[in-house]
Amino acid sequence: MSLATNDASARAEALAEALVEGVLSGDRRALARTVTLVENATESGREALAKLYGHTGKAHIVGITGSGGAGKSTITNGLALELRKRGRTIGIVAVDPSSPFTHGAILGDRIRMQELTKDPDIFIRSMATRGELGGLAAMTSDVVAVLDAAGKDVIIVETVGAGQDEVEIASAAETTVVVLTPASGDDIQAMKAGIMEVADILVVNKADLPGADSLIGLLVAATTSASHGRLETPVLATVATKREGIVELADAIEEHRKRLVRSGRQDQLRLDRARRHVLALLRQQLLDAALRGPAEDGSLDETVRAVAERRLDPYTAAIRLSHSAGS
Ligand SMILES: Nc1nc2c(ncn2[C@@H]2O[C@H](COP(=O)(O)OP(=O)(O)OP(=O)(O)O)[C@@H](O)[C@H]2O)c(=O)[nH]1
Ligand SMILES: [Mg+2]
Repeated sequence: MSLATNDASARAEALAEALVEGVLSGDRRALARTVTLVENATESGREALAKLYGHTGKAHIVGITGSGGAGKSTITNGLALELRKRGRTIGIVAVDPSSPFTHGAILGDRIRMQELTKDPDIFIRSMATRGELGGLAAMTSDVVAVLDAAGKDVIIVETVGAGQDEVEIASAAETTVVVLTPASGDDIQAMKAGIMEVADILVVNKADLPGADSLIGLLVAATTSASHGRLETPVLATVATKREGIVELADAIEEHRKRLVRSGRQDQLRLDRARRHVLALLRQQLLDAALRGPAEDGSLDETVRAVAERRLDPYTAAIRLSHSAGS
């Protein structure tokens, strides 16, 4: 390692140490800066995260997911205010995988959650995707870990949509709230995307609009038949814009965690999550290591072409590439 590299990692280490101290002592600026460094996948961010990890595991991580415009941010806003009344400190991470380039959603979040930003015990960060999709779930977990270490009691993760990536993000939460709305075809979408399976609490928001009752009926029927061997899934109605149903939602969220602890499932879920996290990182590292050589010397393109032209079968191709990684 060259002197310059040594210098750079010494600086990264020193910065990480100072930030970790700040985060653990409740310094908001240190927290904001650490979150940014983690989001940008910097060396200091990784160092800080490694040092902070031992301090995580206390926060209640709540995922709020559902289609665009369902009212997730309005619910998050109301929920944060309600939980603050109960004395909880809050972290909010709003993730928007669908808009890598626009900041429209983030701006919207800012406006919707404006009244929260004055409270020093609420920390809000909005983020859009930068890298490829797989990275977003990992990045979200990392940011959540920093907020957890900072001592936030409840961390709300808002994700838009109902695709695989969002399901992955949602499943990193301890309590997952799925938000649906009447008369938008949401119900069928949700069942198709498998989002129902990750829902711990179902919320029918915009209950002031027609069709709410029939959607609630449908969901109650669906969850009753699907809840064999699981904790039953509550179905709640909210009108987030009027703060209706938010107290009940806060109750249901806190009750869900209590039930997890009581039933002993919390430990199992933690193990599952840790396993998924480690395996996801391992997969990424192995793939990066395997592809580094072949991507640079052109043998990856050549192998792919050979498969496309049927000169080579894909199994042999993958085995050859993985062997060349070790050499
Ligand atoms: N009628 C009605 N409108 C609502 C309700 N809740 C939210 N809205 C409106 O729905 C729109 C979207 O609300 P958001 O809270 O931004 O929804 P979101 O799910 O966070 O949206 P994205 O983050 O863009 O996916 C806003 O115009 C809200 O005012 C409700 O209970 N009833
Ligand atoms: Mg939103």
